[in-house]
Amino acid sequence: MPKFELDDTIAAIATPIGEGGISVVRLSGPGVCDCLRPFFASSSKETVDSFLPNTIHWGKIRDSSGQVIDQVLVSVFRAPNSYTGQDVLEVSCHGGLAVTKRILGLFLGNGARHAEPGEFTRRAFLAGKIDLAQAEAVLDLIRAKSSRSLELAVRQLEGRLSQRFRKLKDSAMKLLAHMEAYIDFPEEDLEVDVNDGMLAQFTDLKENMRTLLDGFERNQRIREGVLVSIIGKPNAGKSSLFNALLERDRALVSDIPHTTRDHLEEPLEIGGFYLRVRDTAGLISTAEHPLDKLGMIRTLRAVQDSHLLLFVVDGSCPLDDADRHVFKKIPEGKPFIVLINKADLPMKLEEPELALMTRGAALIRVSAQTREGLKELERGISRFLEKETGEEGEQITRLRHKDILEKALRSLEKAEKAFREKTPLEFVTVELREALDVMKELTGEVYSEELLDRIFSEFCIGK
Ligand SMILES: Nc1nc2c(ncn2[C@@H]2O[C@H](COP(=O)(O)OP(=O)(O)OP(=O)(O)O)[C@@H](O)[C@H]2O)c(=O)[nH]1
Ligand SMILES: [Mg+2]
Repeated sequence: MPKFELDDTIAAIATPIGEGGISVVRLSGPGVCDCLRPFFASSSKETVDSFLPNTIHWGKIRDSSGQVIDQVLVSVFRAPNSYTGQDVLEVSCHGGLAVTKRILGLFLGNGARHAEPGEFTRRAFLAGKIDLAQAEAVLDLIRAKSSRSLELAVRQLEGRLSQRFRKLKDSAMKLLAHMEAYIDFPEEDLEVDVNDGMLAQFTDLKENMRTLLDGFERNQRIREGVLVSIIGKPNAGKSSLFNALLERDRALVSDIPHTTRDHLEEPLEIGGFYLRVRDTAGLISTAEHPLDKLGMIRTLRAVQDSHLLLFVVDGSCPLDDADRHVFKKIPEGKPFIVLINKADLPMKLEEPELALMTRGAALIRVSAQTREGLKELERGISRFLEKETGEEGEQITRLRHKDILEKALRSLEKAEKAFREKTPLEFVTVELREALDVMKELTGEVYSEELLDRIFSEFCIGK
């Protein structure tokens, strides 16, 4: 018996487990009324079976001994107009651990099966309410950590990425049909304009696929967060700036050099972007203490891994070899913003000298103590991220989509090569069909149970 049948009724608590104003216990399947009927008395005296679709009913839930468990609202959705495409009842009760568990227990003891993670959404997919890319967007939406990642997820949930996938597939199908129409022609006899037309179709398809693939890394950063590390010599004020950005006293600060030895990382939203901000140990050329040596390794790793560096110099003293050493550790091409810290103190640093060393990179004067310049820094970070992620149109964020597109692109390139080499069209179409078949997995036109298991196991129970 397959684990995920559709003709049984599933139940789960759909809200986080714990205390809250309201919790929702959700039921989906043909037997939802049977599960609720023995326990629910509506204040209107209507019976559960007579509830109209898209209505809400207030009443009491009692256990089988007649004891009241809670006063609840029951929302009624009827197939096919529900999230799962089946009959769905949602019981909104008071948000306590005991209440929700007891209500769920009543349903489980009366014919319902406990839902697996993501099973409601899996049913929505199987019922054709949403495609696979949209189902994935449900998870992205739940997990969105910033308004930008939320925006991406909503667009995907609304089906805009799916539309783009379908367009790609349609173009591949058109090219395949075009070729099949000429399959009985010897390749040499293809008219020049037909030949050129097919080549143009290949180019178009490849370009569209590449555009989608190019956006992957960018979008991955929007979803998973952008790593921004604060680097500089000891005592430059990195930890103080870290605290100022977070607006709380997170890192230890002192005038003793090497206060920070291990790096600290905290999430932060700036300009709608989700950032992971990292405070690092001051970079020095000759670490002697074994703990300093370990700290250096971590700082250098942070430098490598970061998408953006905040290079902090102490404006209250002249630029020195320690600053130069830090600058040398910034890899070629790594984006960075220079922060001249301690702007509240008399400036001893020669700005032109610093500008020369950092080759005209953006310089911002800040003070971790007075917060001067912090708004400008936030604007600088947002501007950088806007540029990094500012591609128009729909883009992919999931590794699954990237793998499929890369596989399809490889088949397409093989098909094009064969076509250019005047291989008989029936061989060219084999590769083309391969690309097409792979593309069908994007929206779930073709899927395996394992693929669904993999996707939906990431979901929470009750979604
Ligand atoms: N006046 C002034 N002092 C600051 C400012 N920022 C940091 N300081 C002081 O500079 C000293 C070093 O600050 P930290 O934030 O610990 O410096 P750090 O770069 O993290 O140092 P390490 O962890 O040792 O690498 C402390 O005494 C801070 O109070 C600032 O904007 N103005
Ligand atoms: Mg520090």
